[in-house]
Amino acid sequence: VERTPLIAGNWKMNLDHLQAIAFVQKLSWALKDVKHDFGDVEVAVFPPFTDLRSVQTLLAADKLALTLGAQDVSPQQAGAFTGDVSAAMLAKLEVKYVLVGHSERRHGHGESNETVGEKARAAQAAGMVPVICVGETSEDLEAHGAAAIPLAQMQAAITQLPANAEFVIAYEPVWAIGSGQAATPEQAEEVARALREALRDLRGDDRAAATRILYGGSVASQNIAAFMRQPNVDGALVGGASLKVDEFSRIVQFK
Ligand code: G2H
Repeated sequence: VERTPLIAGNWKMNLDHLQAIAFVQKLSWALKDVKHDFGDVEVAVFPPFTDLRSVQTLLAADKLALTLGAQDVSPQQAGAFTGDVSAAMLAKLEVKYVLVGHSERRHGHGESNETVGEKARAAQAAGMVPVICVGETSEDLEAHGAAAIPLAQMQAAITQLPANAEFVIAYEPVWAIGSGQAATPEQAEEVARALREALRDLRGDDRAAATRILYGGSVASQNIAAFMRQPNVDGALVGGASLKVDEFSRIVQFK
């Protein structure tokens, strides 16, 4: 099965809507020049909520080949949930992907596996594709090895999704996030392979073969190619390096 690589830029809490417009214009311009090199790569940006409408309008008006993602979603449909944003609201902005379970949500906001699964289900039910983030802390790594916690987190989330649902898995070892110390390509491959094997049991061969598994954690232009050469790594979730046009375009080209 051919899996279209996905390079996803997670802006986190950076760039207001005016900065976002300028950034996306520059990025599209930079990527236009290298189009034939990255024709089969899907590039997505995940701006803060306040930027989504501006970026959506820009992408639609200029027919830019970037996809839109959101960084979080409420598990609830609507109602008295102050500060939350619903899946229906995101879907209406032509958001295609929704991050759920990023470690900064799990650890900074106490999100449980159950909540992460509910968020994935809310996104999926509204027609979007959840990008389910999983990853072990350095304590987990010492106590259980690399794969155990990511496997448990993935299983807990996808059991809340319908049998035929599409989703993306982002493997982000917590110790590699924003630290400048990425996992080695071999470490990433080992966990990605274990995740795909588990998906075979959980969802069958076809879904396992079609599901994109991303690596995230200090991805940069110097290390992206080595990750992309791993047979079970189908792309990257990029944080800090996604905020620089030149660096992010080099990551998108990755060859
Ligand atoms: C991990 C990653 C993107 P960074 O959080 O989600 O961030 O590339 O800055 O480590």
